[in-house]
Amino acid sequence: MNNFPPQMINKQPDFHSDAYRDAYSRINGVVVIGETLADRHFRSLAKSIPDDHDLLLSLAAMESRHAVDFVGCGRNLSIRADTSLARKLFDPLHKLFQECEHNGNLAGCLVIQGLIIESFAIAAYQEYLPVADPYAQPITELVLHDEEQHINYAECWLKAHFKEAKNEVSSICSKALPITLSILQTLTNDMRTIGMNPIELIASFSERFQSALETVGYKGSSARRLIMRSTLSVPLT
Ligand code: PL3
Ligand code: FE2
Ligand code: FE2
Repeated sequence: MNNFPPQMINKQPDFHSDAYRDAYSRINGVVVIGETLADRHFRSLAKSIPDDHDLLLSLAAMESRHAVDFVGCGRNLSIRADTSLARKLFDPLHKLFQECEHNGNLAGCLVIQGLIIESFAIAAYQEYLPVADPYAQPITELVLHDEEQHINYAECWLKAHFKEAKNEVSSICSKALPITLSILQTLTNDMRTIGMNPIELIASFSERFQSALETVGYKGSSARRLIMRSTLSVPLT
């Protein structure tokens, strides 16, 4: 089975059409801002978790390189990232991270960056790979490999602190998941324009996020309920 939407089978998008370039500038903006914030979030976690300080700084450095590499993907197509929409879209998630940080809610910070944003990135980059241009394709593949390390870090930390953190994890999920899905929803048309299937992306996101919750300590049924409860309020068309 492949991941191509039906209209894209045996067909690559026209990377130079106006419609592609317009949509890509917004999608690329979201990716570049998402990576830039991920860098900031891991640097802030490095301060809060002194035992893992150096490891977290190395994850932050990967994020900053991802941002630079994705700017390069835009430049290669002579497209400039539209970062103003992206900043608005990510702002509520970033504010929620800062609120958790301010309240010493480390579990909340790790859920937002380590589980939710990383699941989002993994699902999005996997869906993008089959329709990526030849320059962006190998870069995206390498980035995907790094994102797995990021989610693994958060899974391990939260698993080790599950007993005392469970309530915080559930509560942050119900605040952060609707925000994440609304970012996705805003990008739906642009994703279709660049050949991605947004419904498949949401399916992959839920799958990856559910698996993360189970690794951390949730039973399959509770993980599913948590995701459904937090997502059903957002129309997914
Ligand atoms: C975590 O390391 C970074 C988080 C970035 C979030 C990315 C969201 C992507 C939205 C859909 C675009 C995928 C296509 C990529 C094109 C350059
Ligand atoms: Fe990244
Ligand atoms: Fe990451």
